[in-house]
Order: sequence, then structure tokens, then C-alpha cells
Amino acid sequence: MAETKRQLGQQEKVYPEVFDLRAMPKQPEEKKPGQLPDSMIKQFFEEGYVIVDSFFQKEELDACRLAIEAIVDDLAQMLYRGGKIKNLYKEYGLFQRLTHIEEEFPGANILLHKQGQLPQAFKDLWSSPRLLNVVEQMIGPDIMGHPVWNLRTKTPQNEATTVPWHQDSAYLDNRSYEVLQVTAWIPLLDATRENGCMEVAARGHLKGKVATHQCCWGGTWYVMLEEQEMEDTLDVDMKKDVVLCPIPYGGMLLLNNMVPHRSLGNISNDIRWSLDLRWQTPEKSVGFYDLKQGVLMRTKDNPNMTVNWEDFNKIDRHAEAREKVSKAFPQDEVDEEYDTYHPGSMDV
Ligand SMILES: O=C(O)CCC(=O)C(=O)O
Ligand SMILES: [Fe+2]
Repeated sequence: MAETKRQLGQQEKVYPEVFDLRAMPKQPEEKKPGQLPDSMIKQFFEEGYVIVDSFFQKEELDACRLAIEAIVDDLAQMLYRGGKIKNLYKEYGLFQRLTHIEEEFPGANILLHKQGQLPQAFKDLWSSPRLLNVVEQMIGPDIMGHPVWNLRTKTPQNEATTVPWHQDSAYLDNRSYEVLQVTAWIPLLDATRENGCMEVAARGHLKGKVATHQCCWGGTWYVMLEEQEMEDTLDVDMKKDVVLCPIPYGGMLLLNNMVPHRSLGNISNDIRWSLDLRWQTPEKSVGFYDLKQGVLMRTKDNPNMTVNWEDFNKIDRHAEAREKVSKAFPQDEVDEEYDTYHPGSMDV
């Protein structure tokens, strides 16, 4: 561990060339299905992000919505059996049910965030050939899924799900500072200013540097990048560079691991569900404290490989992170099943 110990923002070397236009792979002359125009890929490298308004097929995302409904139902049943909630709230749909559960059992959404199982629909989305074709435009033909993926449950008026400014690498160990990791942030409904869509600080990645983050924001597990620090260290102009990123259902936001971003509070009446999925080259460390490795999805010689999800699923990253944290900071025994504590500094 010694050489990979996390030192937030303390790095001697910076790697701007890993993240800026110099890293853009040569684009294919003939586009594969789903691939984006070169100008959008260029924007990803120059600005640190790109919005793709329309990308997914309805069936792919509808399958994810159904899978989430099943996860919420499992959670409701579990809490009901344990006497933690008195009602199953079955009459409410995907965009309301968890809010009611949360009212009776605050922290329910954290339990859900921590459930590490990948439903088939998420696996299909993450490794879908069209999406990998786009990822290939950014990192080349060897592609590994990163172990940190999230199903986010941004329930209305809930501070615990408002994510402050950060660079994703601040959650990872120093080895992640030298590898381009691509995130697809995919909403399961139209993500708007009202329901807490994302904001990015355009070009904040160009220094190739992780600024100093504070831990932790308002009693949550989120590390936080102060605006002054963004201006001083990353040359961000908070008046000019901050871009609101509303994303329609069916679209996505692509980000790199150095560009600062945050999400706004949800002042709507609906839950803002989203998935964030990541990829990088298999040749570099995923920078996740050796807690869990990535999952190979495609190689140059084997572009249609079968993904070994079984191996990937053997390790529950939340349990691993928890164990590591509890060894470092022993706490009183808690009932695992209902524990809403989150070992967050290890969770992007
Ligand atoms: O969905 C959010 O609110 C935050 C997402 C985020 O920070 C990420 O995907 O890296
Ligand atoms: Fe993030």
C-alpha cells in the first residue's frame, strides 16, 4: 500500500497529455455503429466532457428502469420484514416509491446505493457494443470496465445525494492520476436543473492535476473541492467555465476523471435516477486501492469477447471498502443489513 497511499491533491508529477487533445486516438475513417462525429470526441479532450443528447435505444434504458424497480422492491421487502417500515408503498412508481420508504427509514437510499449487484440490464448497457464503440474513440480498442460504478438515487430535497464539486480521481489512489478513465453518466429520466442534473467546470482537466479536496461535505461521504481551490489550482474561472448539463432520457454525459463536476439539489418531486459507468485501458491500474480490479470488455484482437461478469461479481467493492475502513477506524458493531454508514472516501 505504501506507494499507493492516498494523498489528496499531493502529487509531484502531472500528466496533462493523458487527458488533453494529445491523447485523442486516431479516429476511424469508417464509423462503427453508434460512433460519434470527430468534433464531439475532440470536444471531450478539449473541454473534458461532451453531452450526447440522444444515444440509447428505448428498450435498453427501459430494461434498466425495470431492474431498478425490482431492486427497490427487494429493499422495501427487506426493510418491511425487519420492521423498519410499516408500508411497502407498492402503489408508487419508480420516481416516487423510494422517497416514501426514505421518509420512514432515512438512509434507505444509501442502502440502495451500496447494493453492489449488477442486474443483467446494467451489464448489457455497460458492455453494449455501440457504447463500447464510442469508448473506443476515446481510449482505443482495449477496454476494461472500471470497478467503480454507481446507481444514484437522488431523492427530492435530500442533501445526502447532492454531490459537491470534485474530480473523480480524488476518490481513487494516485495511480489513477495517470490514466484516462471515461465516465458515462446516464440518467433514467430527463435530467434537469430542477431535479439535480450535473454541472461541469469545463477545461478544469487541462492541468492534468488533482487539486486538494476536503473531506467530507456536510456529514456525507463526499470529498469536496472548494471553488477557490478550483480557481487557484486548476485555472477554472467559476463565472465563465461552469456548464449546466441537462441530459434528456436516452442521452448521456461523457466525462474524464480530471474534470471537476458536481450535481445540484433535487427540488422536483421525482427521484433523479442515474447510472455512472466507467472504462479505461486494461494496461494501467484502476487506482482503487487494490480493493477490486476491472472487468475486461474488449480487446483489439477480440472485439466481441464474452465478458466474465462472474469473476467481477465475486468481489463486493462496498464490503471490501468497509472492511478496510473499519480496520483503520474500529466502530461499534452495527447490523450490517441496515447499516447506512458509507465508507465513502473510497467511493466515486
Ligand atoms: O450523479 C451524481 O449526482 C454525481 C455523479 C458523479 O459525480 C459521477 O458520476 O462521477
Ligand atoms: Fe464524480
